[in-house]
Amino acid sequence: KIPWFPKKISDLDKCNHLITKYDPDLDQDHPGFSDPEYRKRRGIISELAFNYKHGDPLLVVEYTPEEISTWEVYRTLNGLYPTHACRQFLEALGQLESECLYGEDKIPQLGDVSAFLKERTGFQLRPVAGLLSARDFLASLAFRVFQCTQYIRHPSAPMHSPEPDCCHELLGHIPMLADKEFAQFSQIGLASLGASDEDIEKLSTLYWFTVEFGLCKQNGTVKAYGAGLLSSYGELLYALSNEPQYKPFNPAETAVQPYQDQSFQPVYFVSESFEDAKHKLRQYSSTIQKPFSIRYDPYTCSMEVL
Ligand code: H2B
Ligand code: FE
Repeated sequence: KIPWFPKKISDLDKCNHLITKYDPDLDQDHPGFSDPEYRKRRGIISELAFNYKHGDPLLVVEYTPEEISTWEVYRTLNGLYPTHACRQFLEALGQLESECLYGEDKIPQLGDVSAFLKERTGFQLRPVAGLLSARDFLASLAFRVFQCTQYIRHPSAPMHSPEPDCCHELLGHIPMLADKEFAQFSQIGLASLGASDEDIEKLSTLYWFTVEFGLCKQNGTVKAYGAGLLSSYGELLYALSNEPQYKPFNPAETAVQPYQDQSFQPVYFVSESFEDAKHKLRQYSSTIQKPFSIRYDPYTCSMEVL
């Protein structure tokens, strides 16, 4: 039996299954667990995501002065980007800054960022209340929709968050999603539609070691393009030091590599280029057995199942 999957973009309203593993209301190790103010604030911002339907405007969040001071991570990370981030990331970040969407003194708003991406790669954002199931998250990518958290991490741990937050999305993912070549990685989403649980697990691991923790060669040096690295000062330094093990990106091997979501990765996969990674990913995707083939029709924003 083929698992249900979204056929049209408004079906993404049903792709809202959260994983509560790192939720501040349930996870005792979450830095906000014993902070009722923080949990209340999270509740308010979560409501925006729970009530969101495809086509609704992305609502503006008036961030508090305390939340804005947490956004200081931007200044800290900005010091590492010129030497550690890949060229495509730096280009997009420069554009986001020159269009005044990004700056050190305000947290960017999802509506503005979504409009920026839409013009460049057709990606758009929709708000999500936390960590989403891999199946739902990957399915959204097939429609060039990025499910984006809107809350910010707890002020006691500005340099680390156990779950995605707006610092991770805005600093890690958004600049990369503005790159055409990189946006084509969203084919991983197409491959996920109607796939078995085992294949979702593999695609999710591939996503982890590329989109989240990927490294690539540029002009003879290794640079970061993974969002988990570009939004974490400590791991960005570590990943490009002499300590971790590097392996060449090879989807069949990468897809079964065990990974870490509690501490730094023991191994990183290095691509020759995005172009190369994209070709390899496409090749790998074609080996996933499904009793149908599928094509995205960008005019109707729907899937053609053949
Ligand atoms: N959910 C959210 N909200 N953001 C993510 O970056 C994310 C997710 N990543 N769910 C997914 C899981 C990823 O780790 C893969 C596809 O499992
Ligand atoms: Fe992420």
